[in-house]
Amino acid sequence: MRTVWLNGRAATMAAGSAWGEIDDAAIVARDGRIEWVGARGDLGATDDAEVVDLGGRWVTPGLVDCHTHLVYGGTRAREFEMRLQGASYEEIARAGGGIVSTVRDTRAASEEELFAGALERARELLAEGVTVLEVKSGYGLDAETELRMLRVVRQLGEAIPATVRATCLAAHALPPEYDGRHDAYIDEVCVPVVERAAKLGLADAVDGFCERIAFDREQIARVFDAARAQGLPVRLHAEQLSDQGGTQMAAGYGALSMDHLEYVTADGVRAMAAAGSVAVIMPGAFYTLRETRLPPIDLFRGHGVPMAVATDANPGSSPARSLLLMLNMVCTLFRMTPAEAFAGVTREGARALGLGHEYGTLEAGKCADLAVWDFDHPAELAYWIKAPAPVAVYRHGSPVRRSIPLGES
Ligand code: DI6
Ligand code: FE
Repeated sequence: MRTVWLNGRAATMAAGSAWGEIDDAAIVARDGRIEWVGARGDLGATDDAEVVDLGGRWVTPGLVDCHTHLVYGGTRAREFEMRLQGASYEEIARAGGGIVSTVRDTRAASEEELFAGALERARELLAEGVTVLEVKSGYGLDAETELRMLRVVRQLGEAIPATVRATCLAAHALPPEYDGRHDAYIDEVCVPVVERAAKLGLADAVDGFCERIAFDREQIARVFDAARAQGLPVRLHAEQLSDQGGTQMAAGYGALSMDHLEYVTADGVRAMAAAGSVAVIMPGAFYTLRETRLPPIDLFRGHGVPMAVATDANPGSSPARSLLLMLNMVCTLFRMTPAEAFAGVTREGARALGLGHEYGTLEAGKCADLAVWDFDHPAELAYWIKAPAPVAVYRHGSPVRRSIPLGES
């Protein structure tokens, strides 16, 4: 099965230039993979192919949201009100609210209920052109509920036209039954959950939250040792609210990514560069928590650390329901360029998941995940305070949504 898209303007997002632009582009896919991309004038014979006329529209890679917590019970709208009255995120967490209140609601929810909520939120991202999505556990904090969350992530992958990656985040917060016993929680719950999730094929990666209100470097390192023993790559919520040196620790494990990073130091950035880790920039939490310390975008640029952009979609610190909105926020809040921001939700997002060879650019050999847009220039993706959704999305070469007819023959 061969398809050729013609008469489009491509932002391939291939490394080397801002947008990887090709005017009057042609894209050829066979059996779901891109076989050829280039200027239409250079296209060889395609007699047997189905032709899609893009009508002069822009075509980009499908989007990647590389960091979400879409599976959870309840909401935290009450906590939002408390924060508006002056309580800080850390104070609420210490008073038994915050993540732990979502843990109560998640433990009380059935697998079906968790799935229904996650499905609704995932569909909103899909409508924006997302074709690759990562989802974490971390609101169960006991073996049974952590594994239930990961099963829900796997079900999501079966139910929606997107590539869904599951990350085990048992080391997200301390559950009340382990009050004051962080080490015991790590050894009795996190390590065994990582081992079981790996054996059951329920996790593609392991994550942790290294922070004053969560776990220290040594504790997370024990979880990462378990991940490594199971052959799973690691990532880390690092230096979000304070500098804990988590970045340097995670670099020692060759972490795929470090995420948040508002408080990372120059040493931390050097460690990331040496480890080849991606910086995942998440303006949703920065904005929600009214943070003032900016992630050091210039340091990432200077050290050649790739920057991904993600929603961090979660009920507490980032109740974000739009990846497109994050593009505007990272530009306006952090002064990333529109092309850097969009590379963050395509090429670098895929890299943060260890999927850079399969997704994230329009290049021969990768999966044919495409989004088609009705704008004059791709900078509009970040310019609008939430850009309009794509008019068509293809996954592995097949249409998953089209809001306008494209001339197909
Ligand atoms: N950092 C975050 O921003 C989220 N998790 C984390 O480790 C917050 C999750 C929540 O507040 O529910
Ligand atoms: Fe997160």
